[in-house]
Amino acid sequence: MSTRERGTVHGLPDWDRCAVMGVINVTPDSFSDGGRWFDTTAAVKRGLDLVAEGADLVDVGGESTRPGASRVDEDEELRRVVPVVRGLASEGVAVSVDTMRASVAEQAVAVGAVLVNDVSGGLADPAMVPVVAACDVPFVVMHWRGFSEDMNSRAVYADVVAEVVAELRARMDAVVAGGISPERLIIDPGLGFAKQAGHDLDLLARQTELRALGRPLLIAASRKRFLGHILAAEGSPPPARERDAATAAVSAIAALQGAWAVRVHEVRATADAVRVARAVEGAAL
Ligand code: PMM
Repeated sequence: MSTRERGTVHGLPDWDRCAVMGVINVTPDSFSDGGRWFDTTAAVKRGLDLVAEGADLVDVGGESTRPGASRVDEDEELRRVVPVVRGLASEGVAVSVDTMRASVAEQAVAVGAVLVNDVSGGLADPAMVPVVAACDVPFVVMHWRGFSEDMNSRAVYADVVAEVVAELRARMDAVVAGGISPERLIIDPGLGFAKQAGHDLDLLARQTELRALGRPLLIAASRKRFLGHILAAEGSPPPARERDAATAAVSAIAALQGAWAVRVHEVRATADAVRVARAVEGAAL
């Protein structure tokens, strides 16, 4: 898979393989790593460790989006995120900020974030698109049907892939109309967001249909519920932190199908997985 097929994002390096985005949730309650990196010093150290393990980008978020989560207060989100972004950026790390709030995106970019990752694709905060357009940084448009509190009730599809593609296309058009350069867009099917396990699998299986949207694709499967469903023995899914081998398997599959990047909590195995995928692609040429 050449860089041309995987796509490039204006403003970010061209990695010669699927990129690895490591995750830090600076939250007390994210579903897979909540509470572990809640302190700024621990979170910055964790980010540097993720880079040492092979992360190309580090995604810093201060709001849990696990199913059922209620929203964090804006000041609290700023307090959690901005010092960690500043600390990592000052160490030369390529930092992405995972936020639905324009104020958080703006302040994170001001202290060095190079990418805004908004799980609502600009829908949660009307100021997000103008702010990202003004900052002129890359923007992740994720498929989203509403806040986590009640998103599971929106997981209703006749054809999940066709509907996600159509809804993402509409969001891409809206954010471009709002001033964000199309060359700066990354798209993401939003695995687990208003999706049941079968929907997530369909989206992974039919990744090429998402690629037809013409922009680089980010896949964020790490530790998600659908992996728990696949791995469940006798009805009990393993806890989130025991889903990293399954996550690395998804990373290899996604990379081979042309994903631009994968977003994961445990970086080392995925860094290996994307390198294996690159080697297989190279051998197939
Ligand atoms: N999922 C989570 C958080 N941020 N960002 C993108 N672009 N795509 C996702 O699917 C996504 C995300 C939820 O997982 P986490 O809170 O355990 O990291």
